[in-house]
Amino acid sequence: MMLNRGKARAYANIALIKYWGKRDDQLVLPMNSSLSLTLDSLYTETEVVFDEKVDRDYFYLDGKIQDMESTNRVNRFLDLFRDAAGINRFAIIRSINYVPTGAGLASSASGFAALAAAANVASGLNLDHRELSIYARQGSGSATRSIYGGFVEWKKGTNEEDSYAVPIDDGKWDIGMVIVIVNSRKKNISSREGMKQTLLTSPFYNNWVESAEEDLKRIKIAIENRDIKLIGKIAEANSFKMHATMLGADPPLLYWEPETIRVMEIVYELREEGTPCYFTMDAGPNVKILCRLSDAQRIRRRLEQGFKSKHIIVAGSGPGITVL
Ligand code: 2P0
Repeated sequence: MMLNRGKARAYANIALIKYWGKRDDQLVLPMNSSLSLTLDSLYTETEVVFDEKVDRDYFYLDGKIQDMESTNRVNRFLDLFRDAAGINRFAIIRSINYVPTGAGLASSASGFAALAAAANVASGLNLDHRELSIYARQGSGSATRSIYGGFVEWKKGTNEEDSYAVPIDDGKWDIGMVIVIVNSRKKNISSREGMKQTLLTSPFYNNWVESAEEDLKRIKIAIENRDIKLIGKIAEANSFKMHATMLGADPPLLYWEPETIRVMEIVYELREEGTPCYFTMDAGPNVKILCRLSDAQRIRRRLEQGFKSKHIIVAGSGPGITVL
């Protein structure tokens, strides 16, 4: 009898070279290649059961049944597995998010990577990591990278078959992040809509794509040399360039809040005092600080002077998908 149940965990990733815009919305093919660090303390666990007794897909997130919009997105994604494996049963999907949903902490990355890994087991397809990253990509772009641990590149590729993730460095050295949750409310505008708006209307968009490809080449060399100062400098500048491009959109996309800038100022102060640390921001107000893991607790203590302890998360480099 075919195995019809699968459970997996996937970890969030934070992009150091950002993905912001698709050249194909349906296949989720990005305009530029991107690169991220997978984190160990933010993750999603998902179970998929293909069950002949249900008449549609049922999606539970953190124990709560989800609305049709979320369920339909999961349904379309699982169809990729059902079609490939010849399964005609619907599924019950139970997901627990150990990431504040919609807070700009890449919950869709760990979410769709965990879903892909669980569906891979439940469907009996047994796809390898490369194929799985191609599947995960079609759920959410950033999920492509969460298939692997450490530093991961998502190659933009030339077609739907060669746009996938590649592990660059296992990250098993003195590197980590301190995340400051400035606001964990769900954002008003999704990344999906925000990137479309930016691509269509920002006059800076083409320059962003060119510049991101250059940054990617440079950061890969810096990672190879474990040069944290150069990695951080490139990542911080890349994040600023993405936000500048967003600000050029019509209507403009401003994700920062006053406290976002306050964190940036603290990072500048720490750097002046000799601690190498660098920030990066995504489609939300939260700030992720790249640093040596051995400096992370000291950075946390400094941040605790202005922010609540429960809003500060320290993370090391995390692993790839894990079947449970
Ligand atoms: C990234 N972000 O590279 C960039 C930087 C946010 C800012 O990937 O439409 O949820 O599902 O492919 O992956 C967020 O976008 O978007 C994202 P879809 P996704 O991490």
